[in-house]
Amino acid sequence: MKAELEAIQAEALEALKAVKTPDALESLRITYFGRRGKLTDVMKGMGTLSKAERPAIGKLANEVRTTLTQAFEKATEALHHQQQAQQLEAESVDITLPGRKPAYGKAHPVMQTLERIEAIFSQMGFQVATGPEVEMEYYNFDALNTPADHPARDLHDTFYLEARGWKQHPQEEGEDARSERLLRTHTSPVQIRVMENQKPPVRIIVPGKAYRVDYDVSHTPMFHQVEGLLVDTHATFSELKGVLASFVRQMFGEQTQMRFRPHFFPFTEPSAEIDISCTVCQGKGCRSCGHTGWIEILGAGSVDPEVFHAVNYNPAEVTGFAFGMGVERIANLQFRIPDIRTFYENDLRFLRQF
Ligand code: 2NM
Repeated sequence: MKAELEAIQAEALEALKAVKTPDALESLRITYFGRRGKLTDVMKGMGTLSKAERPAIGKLANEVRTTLTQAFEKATEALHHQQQAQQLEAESVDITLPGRKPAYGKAHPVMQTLERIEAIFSQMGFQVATGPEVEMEYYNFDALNTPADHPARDLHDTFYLEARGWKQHPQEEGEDARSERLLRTHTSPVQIRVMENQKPPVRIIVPGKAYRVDYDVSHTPMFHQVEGLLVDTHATFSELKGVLASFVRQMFGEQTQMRFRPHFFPFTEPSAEIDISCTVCQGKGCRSCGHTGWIEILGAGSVDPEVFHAVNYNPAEVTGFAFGMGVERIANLQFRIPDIRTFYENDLRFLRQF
């Protein structure tokens, strides 16, 4: 039995050296310490020994068990450390590798154009003003001298919101108070709000979204405008010309020609539409300009005295001029998109080109 115990110890220690996985270690433990294990069997056989043999063999058996238990503990520990090292190795990061470039976003092409327009007028001393996109009929039409039967007010042209017991405009108590809510059809109501709240001089540009019931290759129901307003004691139409000429040269190039055509707006008198020489053919005539050599980009005029009355400015004391342009239209001159609705499809293959 002594020889047997020594053989078990030697064999077990040898087998432990070859163990490489926790599963193999566990199965080896069962081979020796399990209920039917080799060491367990020997221990069970102790009962058959004589009284004389028992103390020596018993002592040896205990020593073997202690030695093997410690050896198994050491092996468990070693395996654990080895596994940790492997895991660290697998999770290690090469900190000398160059990092991944973050995917930077950028401004939408329409916003890029809007920001350029804004920068040019800011440099000329115009302050940026903004206001609500949901407006009252009063600010969008009445205060801007737009008659009650003007076609722009039609349901087919303006998005009206459903009335839900709105408060009426403070200046209008009567039955037909113009307090109906709508999506502003231009940014001009902001000019009215600024004039209501501020004495002249006023020198502002108003960039923002506007809404009209309109949908084709050159119109989207939501679009962007930049409008401008200057009010002072002696603001003249020729100053308007100077401001717009400066804008046109900075926006489209020094060589760009400009022409004023008489027009009508309810809120300005006189009014004009402003064309620039075609940026595609330099005025020679091409498909972009409908073979006229000119492209319409702006509306403008001297502020109508009726508008000043609405905001309690005295038309005998102040004069003003105003202008407005569609940002998508100008962006399109720059980028030449066949269908401006593409601007709002949010197709990244399109947007990444700008
Ligand atoms: C345009 C064209 C002409 C305009 C007028 C005013 C205001 F508030 F002063 F009456 N704001 N904007 C105006 C004038 C806008 O856009 C095509």
